[in-house]
Amino acid sequence: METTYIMVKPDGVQRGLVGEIIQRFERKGLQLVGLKQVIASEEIAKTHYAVHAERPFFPGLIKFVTSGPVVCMAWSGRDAISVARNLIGPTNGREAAPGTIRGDFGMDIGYNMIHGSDATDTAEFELGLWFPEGVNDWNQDSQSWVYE
Ligand code: DAT
Ligand code: MG
Repeated sequence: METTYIMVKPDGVQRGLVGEIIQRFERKGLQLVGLKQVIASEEIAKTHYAVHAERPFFPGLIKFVTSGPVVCMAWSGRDAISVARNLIGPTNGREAAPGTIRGDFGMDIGYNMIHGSDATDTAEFELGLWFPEGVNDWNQDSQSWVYE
């Protein structure tokens, strides 16, 4: 089992896509183990995207991701990191296949609505960064919740 860090970025929140995005992860069979809305500080945004610090788009990326609320999530499941990346699709929405989140809703490389960890080490780093309080360990068993 893996846990991955997923974040709806300010454009996804502004466009009212939070519910749609959560639904796709739930329907896939991933388990929600962390969820909150925050307005990211410049410090946390720069730490999150540190790998891109030298890229020309970095200042704009930090301005964008701190411009309004983001929705931080942790999702668990077998191979959750790659499963989530496949649901999200490639970075540029214009090139992303229909059926993916970016392919269905995105027209831009910067405004691409959602972040997903790309490897086990980055998932661990990002979960620790955005969820320093930890995530929730709980057993999912929908049938046992149909009748009290
Ligand atoms: P991903 O979010 O698909 O993992 P990434 O890690 O390469 O993509 O880049 C992080 C974010 O930076 C990406 O979601 C959008 C932005 N970005 C990447 N390349 C860009 C570019 N060439 N121009 C503008 N923004 C870019
Ligand atoms: Mg990335």
